[in-house]
Amino acid sequence: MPAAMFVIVDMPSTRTPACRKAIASGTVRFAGEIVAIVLAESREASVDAAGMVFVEYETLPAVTNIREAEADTVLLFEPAESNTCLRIPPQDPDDGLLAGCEVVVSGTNESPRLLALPIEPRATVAEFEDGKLTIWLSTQTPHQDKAVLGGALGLEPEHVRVIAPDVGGGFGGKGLDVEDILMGWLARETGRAVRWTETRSEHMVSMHHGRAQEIDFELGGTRDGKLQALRLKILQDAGAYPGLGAFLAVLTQMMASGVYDIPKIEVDITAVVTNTTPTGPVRGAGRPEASQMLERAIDIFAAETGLDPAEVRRRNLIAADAFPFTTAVGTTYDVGDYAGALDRALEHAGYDELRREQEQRRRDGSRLLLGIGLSVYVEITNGISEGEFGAVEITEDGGAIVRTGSFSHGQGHETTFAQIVAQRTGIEVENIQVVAGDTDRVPRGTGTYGSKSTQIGGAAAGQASEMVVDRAKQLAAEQLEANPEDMVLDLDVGRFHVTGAPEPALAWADLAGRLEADGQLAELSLETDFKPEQPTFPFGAHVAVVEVDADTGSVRLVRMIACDDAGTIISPMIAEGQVHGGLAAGIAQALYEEVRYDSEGTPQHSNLVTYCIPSAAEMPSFERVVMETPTPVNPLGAKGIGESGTIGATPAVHNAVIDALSHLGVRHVGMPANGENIWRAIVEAGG
Ligand code: MCN
Repeated sequence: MPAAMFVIVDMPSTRTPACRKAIASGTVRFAGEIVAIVLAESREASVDAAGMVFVEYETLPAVTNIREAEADTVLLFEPAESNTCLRIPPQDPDDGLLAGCEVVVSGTNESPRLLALPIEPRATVAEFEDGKLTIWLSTQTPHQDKAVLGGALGLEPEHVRVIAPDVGGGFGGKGLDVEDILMGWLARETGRAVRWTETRSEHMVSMHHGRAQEIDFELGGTRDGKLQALRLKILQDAGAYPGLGAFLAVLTQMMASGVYDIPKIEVDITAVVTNTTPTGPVRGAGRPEASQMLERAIDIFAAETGLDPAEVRRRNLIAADAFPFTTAVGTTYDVGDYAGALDRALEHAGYDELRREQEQRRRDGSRLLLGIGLSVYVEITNGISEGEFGAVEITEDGGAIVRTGSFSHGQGHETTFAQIVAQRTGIEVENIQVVAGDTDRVPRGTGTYGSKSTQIGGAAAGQASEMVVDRAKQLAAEQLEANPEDMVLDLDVGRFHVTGAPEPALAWADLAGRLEADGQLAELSLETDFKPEQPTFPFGAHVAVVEVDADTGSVRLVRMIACDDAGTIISPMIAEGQVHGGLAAGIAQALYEEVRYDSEGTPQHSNLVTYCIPSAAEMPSFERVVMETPTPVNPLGAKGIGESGTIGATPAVHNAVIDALSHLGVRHVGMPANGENIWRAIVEAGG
């Protein structure tokens, strides 16, 4: 058995690695940890057999709250003498950071722990034949998984094949996990094919959770609304075994300045372990937390200075002619027009009219309160400037096969990557097949996360298409006995001919047929890797309008206006779908979703009755405002759009709820801003 795995973050005091054993031994640290494996011939038999496993537990003290964990009263790893697993204090702490500010506001933004919750939970099949492991995974990252599996099981790369078939959603949560490594190990140990499918409840406690972050903030500026300094203390819950979750706060730090020009920013990061499911990336991963905190802080600052929240934002936005712009935390943004996005969103919303209606309702003593919330956001995609593999192969019938190291699990690369190739070759989209997710059919790749696929995988596919077209022009020239320099490709119909003479011409199918006959077709199969210099920074502005019942606290999202700029858009329809999904996820965090534990570490959320995800019925019809500012970072001009909706929507909706209640003296409502939390806030404010 792989003895220990996922040695991820060293605990600081004693450098004791916080290893997670594949199967818990000695101590179980969270509900959802594997304690035994049952193998059976059928699902029914395995369920019966699992019911016969009895474990005697001696109850240990537990800690589920980040602040209590930071106090180290209860320790998860005794030898480490601390629960702190990652600590990044400010480099140059300045006690006087906010000293010169006329107005300083402070608060805490809690970004509740939530689930990625793909509708398809995880399922794995593994078989080991002739020394080679073939494993079917519900994952976002087949090639990375292959490398980790090989390492964990001591197998050479050529002895591992990962196949990711159609995957029913990932939302940041799916990648190789302990269960998958065990499947590979079991297939080898037993010499039999093995299969595992988790139940919904197992999924909800064992696949990593997201967010789980609190930020104490202090924001200072002048009385006329100019921001001058921001101090943050970020506390990140890493869950029971520190992994990627511990590092989410680093992404939050990178985006701490948001769309604003704030001259001084100081960030202090602490990540702690708690007796909860380990955390990791969930759609947005670290960036929503930054925009949630900033957009709340700006609204509080606006209330304190008596300025309109839109006006405070406008006075501090980084100017469109200031790019590339490096923020006070050292992040360099590629290009943006933040004021343009805000103006468009406000105009579409009819902001002034909404404010008048709000005033009118308040004057009339209406119990149905209107709230208007804004957010202007920027986020980072392809955050560590990764590259991606792309290949294009012309087939005998004149169609094309595109191979990509990106892996679509709902994002529609089958459409958009085919479009990218079609635009450059003139081959019809229907005749282009996108191949991904099989490590034996695609030689390398990084997978899909951080909304990076289009800007790197798409760019690589585009580059490979252009290489194939260049080679095809030479070969077509040979066939037509023409000068290669004179050869053109008519992209409207996919035919090669000499400039100014449409006949004689060769369509892709003609050329491919002739080359096949000559044994030359392989020359139209070319591959490349595209690696950009830096990440890209999509941005936008959202306006949310809510109605809150002042008597019951119930809230209804009435309108959601979203202006999201992801550079050049490849497929408007797919991009729209991505924004819709992202908005729903962001709205869900603001109003509905929350993972809860009791103080002993018992999950209170392990089915869809106790964990609320909204459906289309709870959503208004989204109002999109289109905006495209191409990035110079890649030849497509594209930034990522897969997470934008999630990042912008949460603070806009959260702000709208608090805005509806502000005249009652309510200054804060914890997320999720559901009926219960709103009603409590109204009562506490004496309303
Ligand atoms: N697109 C476009 N023009 C652009 C940018 C993107 O037409 N300028 C298109 C793309 O070509 C692609 C889609 O929009 O078809 C998303 O592309 P991109 O923004 O590059 O993001 P990725 O493909 O890398 O997807 C990742 C992102 C993340 S990180 C999560 S989490 C997420 C998401 O996408 N999980 C999803 N969207 C999801 N959608 C579904 N249905 N299921 C998930 O699990």
